[in-house]
Amino acid sequence: MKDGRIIKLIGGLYTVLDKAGHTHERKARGKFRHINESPKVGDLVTFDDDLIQTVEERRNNLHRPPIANVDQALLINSAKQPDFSFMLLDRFLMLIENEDIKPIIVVTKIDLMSDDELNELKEQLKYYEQFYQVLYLSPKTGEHVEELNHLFEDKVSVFAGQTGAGKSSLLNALHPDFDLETGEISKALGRGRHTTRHVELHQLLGGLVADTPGFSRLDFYDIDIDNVPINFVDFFELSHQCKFRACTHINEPKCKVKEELANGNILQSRYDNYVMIHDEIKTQKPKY
Ligand SMILES: Nc1nc2c(ncn2[C@@H]2O[C@H](COP(=O)(O)OP(=O)(O)OP(=O)(O)O)[C@@H](O)[C@H]2O)c(=O)[nH]1
Ligand SMILES: [Mg+2]
Ligand SMILES: [Zn+2]
Repeated sequence: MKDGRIIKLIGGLYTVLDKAGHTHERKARGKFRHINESPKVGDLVTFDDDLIQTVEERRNNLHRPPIANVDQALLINSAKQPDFSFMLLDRFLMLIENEDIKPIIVVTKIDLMSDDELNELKEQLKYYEQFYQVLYLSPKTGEHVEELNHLFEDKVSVFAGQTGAGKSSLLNALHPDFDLETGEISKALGRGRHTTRHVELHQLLGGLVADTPGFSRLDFYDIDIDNVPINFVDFFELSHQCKFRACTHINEPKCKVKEELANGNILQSRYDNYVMIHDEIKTQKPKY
């Protein structure tokens, strides 16, 4: 029996990468299907000459994109085309924090912004730098792309972000041999369709990186309403200074978050997005 990590799944056939760096194509035992727990990309498995036999317990488990055991997510946001959106950023951060994955914020396509526009965006994003790493680059011109080089070693990373943000372009810029398909932005936006359609882990700079079709549906069905204030890590840090222990920072008196908002220490859009997301999760119908 050998062990390794699943890096690809196409048509029921898995590709497993072993420690020596060799790949093996295997199918999975039938029993996985019966208990509705098919192995997925990112899984640590044991396998013999025929089949994948066992799957190690997952540290985390994303459904869209389907991938397990992720260490960090690079949130790819374009400066323009599509326009930068704080709402989208806050939704992604929420989803990723909920899975206990470390987010890194990456702003791409900076070549499309004037210096003034970029400086204004950086000014606003400074708020996030208190809690997250924020990087600015352009896969097209190549500027600052090398700042990512040291981030991948010994880690499983995913590239996440809306369609057309430049995820595949950035991976190609980091490693031209990948030659991943990239989309025409006008088409991508018009049809709301993703150019990248399957999940695969690629070996990159000492680690494994997944290009993904984005988190195409940013819905919150898996999220428990009580986790929302926790997944906003900036608010969570302040919450022990709120009067009520389970403060949601919306209607409660003596709320430290609202106090800091009034003092100008919290980005207004961040708070507004929080309230909107909290509301959405509170009122959504359970899926079963
Ligand atoms: N001007 C400019 N265009 C870029 C840059 N990076 C990517 N693009 C363009 O943006 C479009 C979309 O890029 P993709 O890499 O396909 O985007 P993606 O995030 O992989 O999209 P999906 O696979 O659909 O989720 C392509 O036409 C790229 O050429 C950049 O830094 N500057
Ligand atoms: Mg892509
Ligand atoms: Zn509060």
